[in-house]
Amino acid sequence: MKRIFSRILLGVGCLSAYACGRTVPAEHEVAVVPQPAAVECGDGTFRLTGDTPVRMVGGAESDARMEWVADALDEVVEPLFGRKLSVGTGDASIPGAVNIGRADTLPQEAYRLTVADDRIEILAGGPEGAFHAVQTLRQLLPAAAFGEDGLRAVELPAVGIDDRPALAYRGLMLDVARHFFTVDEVKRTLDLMAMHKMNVFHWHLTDDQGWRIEIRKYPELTRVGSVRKRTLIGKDPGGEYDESCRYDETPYGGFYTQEEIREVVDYAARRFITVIPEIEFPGHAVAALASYPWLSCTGEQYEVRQTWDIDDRVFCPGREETFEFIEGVLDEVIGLFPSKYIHIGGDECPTKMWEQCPRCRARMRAEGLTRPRQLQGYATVRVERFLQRHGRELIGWDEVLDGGVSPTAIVMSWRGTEGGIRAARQGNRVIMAPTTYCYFDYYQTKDTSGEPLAWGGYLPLGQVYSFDPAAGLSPDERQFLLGVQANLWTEYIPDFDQTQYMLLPRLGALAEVGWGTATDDYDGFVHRMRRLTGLYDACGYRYARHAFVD
Ligand code: TNX
Repeated sequence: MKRIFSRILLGVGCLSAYACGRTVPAEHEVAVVPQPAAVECGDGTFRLTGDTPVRMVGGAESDARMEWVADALDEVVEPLFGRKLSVGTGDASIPGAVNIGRADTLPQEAYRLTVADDRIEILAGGPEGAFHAVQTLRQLLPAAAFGEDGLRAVELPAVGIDDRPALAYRGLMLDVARHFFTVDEVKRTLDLMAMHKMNVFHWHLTDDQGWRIEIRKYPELTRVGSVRKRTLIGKDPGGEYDESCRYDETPYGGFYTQEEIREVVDYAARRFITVIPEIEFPGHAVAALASYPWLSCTGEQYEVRQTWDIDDRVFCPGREETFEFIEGVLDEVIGLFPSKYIHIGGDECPTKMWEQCPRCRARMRAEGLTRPRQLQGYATVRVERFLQRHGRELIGWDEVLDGGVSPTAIVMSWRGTEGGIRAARQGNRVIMAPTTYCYFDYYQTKDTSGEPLAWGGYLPLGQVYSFDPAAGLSPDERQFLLGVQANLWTEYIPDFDQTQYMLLPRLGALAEVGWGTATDDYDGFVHRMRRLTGLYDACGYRYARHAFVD
């Protein structure tokens, strides 16, 4: 699909990823990531100064969210000139200004950015498109200006850019359960996403090793469930925990208050990023069970898990209390997150406990279920109905397919793309996030000796770039493909420095996949990406410098 998309749009204007095939000074090169759908180079430059006015024109001024676009422009300009641009409104664009307007014929996220020698024009379908245009503008700044302050003026190359994403959902998942990241660090992750024109932040808030969201109805979730007594040091041996395992003997915890959650959701909204919360159900539940033992099949008192890997101890779908609990949790979650999608996990849920549980067996008989796995289907469908009654839709990891899933659920395909393909064939909507292209917790290099400990696997930059999420889907099935997502599981990512290192520059490649402009010109991509690292450096982001050569 992406190949077709880029062919249509790249037909307009110049094709080169570099400087439109012309000889221009390096600082005026048009090198943008993700590569815009169409780039047409003009003559001359626009001189941007601290006195350049910003004009909201042609209806843009009546959209309150356009203010966030002006804020974004300030974030770019203020560090350069030491002051904000003055924003005005008017009917028509004026020379010398950055004019921002709406074009009703364009989709919300699409934009046309024109830099001419006498003005800059941004025409967008909606404020999200105008926001993307500002991100593009930022990358048109001469590299020498990145990180400079006290400048009098910068020259931007004349160019016409037409851009729109191929895929509506361009996500990043951050696991804050295995390791916790502060509100500030989450905000910086959102900044990174905005820079790469990614628009969905999937927040993995609960897991065996920690419950990270305040739920007022169930205070033990954070009092007990947010702290583990200690953490395994080094690589998890996968179930074999004996005397050779070493622990740090230090309690580890953290959670977000509801106020903090609202703050993050608002920060994301201003960057046109939707936040999708994930509450794991029915597996990856040990932190919840440690908080409320009556949620498990045996009612035993557990501790929050101190190792990684998969745990047999899961929610008991035989008990009614389990559903009361999850609905109570989701009630508050729905109140905090305006997203129409809510992720309920569903991955890696062993049925071992259920097989021995009289309540689960009774539930199976009552519901006419023949396989324990179908209990997961039963539980998922019940939760989905609850979400639907509240006007929300369910996303689950592809295991939800195994227990039987309703046609309205959205499937996130991680064990390869097969689950996603199967789901699309049966009419479920799909987000592709397969380990083979999207697992940013994997190593970026073949030789791992100089690398920080990682999950394993090998996912170099070029592999991410080569991802075609529509492969294997017929043109009819492609309508069910919502988009793509990078997943950052954090068992082996203890701090935010390493988070950035694992994300960058691979996020650039996935952004290009999501915008549908990843082509066979990998060298061109690397060239553009290298320029973007100038901006990373200016922002103080950590990234894998050697990712380009491996
Ligand atoms: C599988 S992907 C998991 C996570 C782990 C990850 C490590 C998925 C839905 N579940 O619980 O952290 O592998 O790569």
